[in-house]
Amino acid sequence: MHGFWGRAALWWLLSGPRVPGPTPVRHSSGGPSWTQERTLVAVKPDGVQRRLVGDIIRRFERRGFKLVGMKLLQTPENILTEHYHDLRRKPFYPALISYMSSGPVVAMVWEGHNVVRSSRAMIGDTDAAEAAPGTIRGDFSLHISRNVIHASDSVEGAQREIALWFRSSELVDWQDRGPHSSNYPA
Ligand code: IDP
Ligand code: MG
Repeated sequence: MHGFWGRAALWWLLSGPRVPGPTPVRHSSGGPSWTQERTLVAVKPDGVQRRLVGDIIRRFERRGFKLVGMKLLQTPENILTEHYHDLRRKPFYPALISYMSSGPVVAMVWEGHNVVRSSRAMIGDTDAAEAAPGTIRGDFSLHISRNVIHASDSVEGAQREIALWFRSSELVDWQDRGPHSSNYPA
């Protein structure tokens, strides 16, 4: 590349992000934009008892994900039985329902690019002994039956779980104007 156009092209390449300001919202055919992927995260009763809520929120915020719903609740049994329907025949199921009913839970909806996969990586393996250090379970959990946090494991599962735990009026569709808007490249 030589001359004015070469220098101009080089300047353009090196001049940093080209989409300052609000998160770009793209619409694919009929579906939600890719910036709109959402997941359900819940700090389980042991996490609330151990005052881990703030640490967990901080990890998601630091990553740049956007909080669009949050509540503290004593979870009604019908939500738990629906939520863990696929596990109903497991030997640990009654203990799981009793653990999840043992105190309040902080349920949250986080939004962002690939948030479902990223949050599964952030929480770590279900079994504390397998969870890598640095993950939430790897840092805080000692046993599979007290593993501090839930996060949806697929986009479809997340949609189902968000609809189970939250009314649409409880989710806030706010515009991202902060530094994290640059997390979403054009
Ligand atoms: P996940 O939470 O990592 O998605 P799942 O297999 O969906 O793991 O299991 C849901 C929850 O059931 C786990 O987070 C854990 O609380 C509980 N659980 C799973 N397997 C066991 C077990 O073998 N013993 C006791 N509790 C278990
Ligand atoms: Mg699961």
